[in-house]
Amino acid sequence: MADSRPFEEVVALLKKILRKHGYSEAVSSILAANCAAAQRDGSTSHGVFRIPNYISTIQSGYVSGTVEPRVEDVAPGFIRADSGNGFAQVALAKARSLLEQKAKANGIAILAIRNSHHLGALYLDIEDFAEKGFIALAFVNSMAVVAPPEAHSPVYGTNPMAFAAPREGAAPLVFDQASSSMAHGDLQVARREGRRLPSGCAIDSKGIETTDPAQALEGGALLTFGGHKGASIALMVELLCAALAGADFSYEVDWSTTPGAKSARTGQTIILIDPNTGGAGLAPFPMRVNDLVSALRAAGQRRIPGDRRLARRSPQGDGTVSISREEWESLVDMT
Ligand code: NDP
Ligand code: PYC
Repeated sequence: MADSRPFEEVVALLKKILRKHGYSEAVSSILAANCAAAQRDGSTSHGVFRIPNYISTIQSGYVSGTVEPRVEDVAPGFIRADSGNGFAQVALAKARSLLEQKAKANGIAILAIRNSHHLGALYLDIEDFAEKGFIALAFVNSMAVVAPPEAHSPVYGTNPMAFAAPREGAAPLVFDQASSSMAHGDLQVARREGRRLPSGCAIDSKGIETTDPAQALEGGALLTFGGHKGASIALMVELLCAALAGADFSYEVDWSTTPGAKSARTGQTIILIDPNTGGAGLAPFPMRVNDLVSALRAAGQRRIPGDRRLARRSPQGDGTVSISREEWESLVDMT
């Protein structure tokens, strides 16, 4: 049975848990709001389900919950950040206004974060930019749990990319998708709920296709979505987040000496574009987004990316969060 709880009540509880387990006031605020927002939007694989991961990772000593990220203004359109082995969202919060200023001044700007962790839903990092009129792209790599085509062992992370574009008179158009057949979080949920996987999603430890989530999780791997096409997206995400940002590739992540660690130390890259740049006389970008969405609906597409997420939000925006009583009670037990 699920109850609806005020967003702020959920944030306050999550923050209390994170504070108790060693995250600083500032870091706890950011991560609690992130988790509560994912839960509110029905992105449950990165909602309150992740709180035990945040706890076991800090308990393992693998992540820093208190470090202050370092933001470097390295070129007119380029910012680098060193998360100092903390969560990427904290570095993004520090770099956010500089990134906006640079995108406004140059038409485009990039933020490359290294030495960082990410256990959240990626769209939450960029949705606000599109609300302010920017086009935003985000990429993050994680731990090696995804096998490339024809391979028998994992190399890539689940490596999502998210895209957000402003619309005229409507919430931004946002998509956010892993480059794997499914998010690792959803694989864990499938095991927990005793569900089989759709075929073509995963392999076992011998490289043979399996629909058993336990076999995929224990020595097996997920596959990329769309075969070699998803694999190329995963490859691009690795290069943008690890090679460009100066972070580890997913296959280089080593948490063997910190049992309990659940968030990989990798990188994240965000690209911001000001669609108004040099656009005098052109049709405004947000109107053109609306044109395309209208054409899709007219052609018969009933579900546009973001429809489910927005429908889950209450009409008040930051309204209520649906959370099962058992989950709530287990969170209360963690305080
Ligand atoms: P989904 O496959 O559930 O959804 C991907 C995108 O497609 C969403 O924008 C979704 O919109 C849209 N969509 C889904 N179904 C349809 C449909 N039938 N028609 C039209 N659009 C559709 O996402 P994933 O499982 O790939 O990823 C889930 C979450 O996991 C993401 O938020 C991602 O950031 C996160 N993740 C985080 C990682 C990390 O390292 N931090 C790693 C991997 C994943 P809508 O939102 O409206 O459903
Ligand atoms: O769900 O694939 C995932 C994931 C990896 C890191 C954080 N979430």
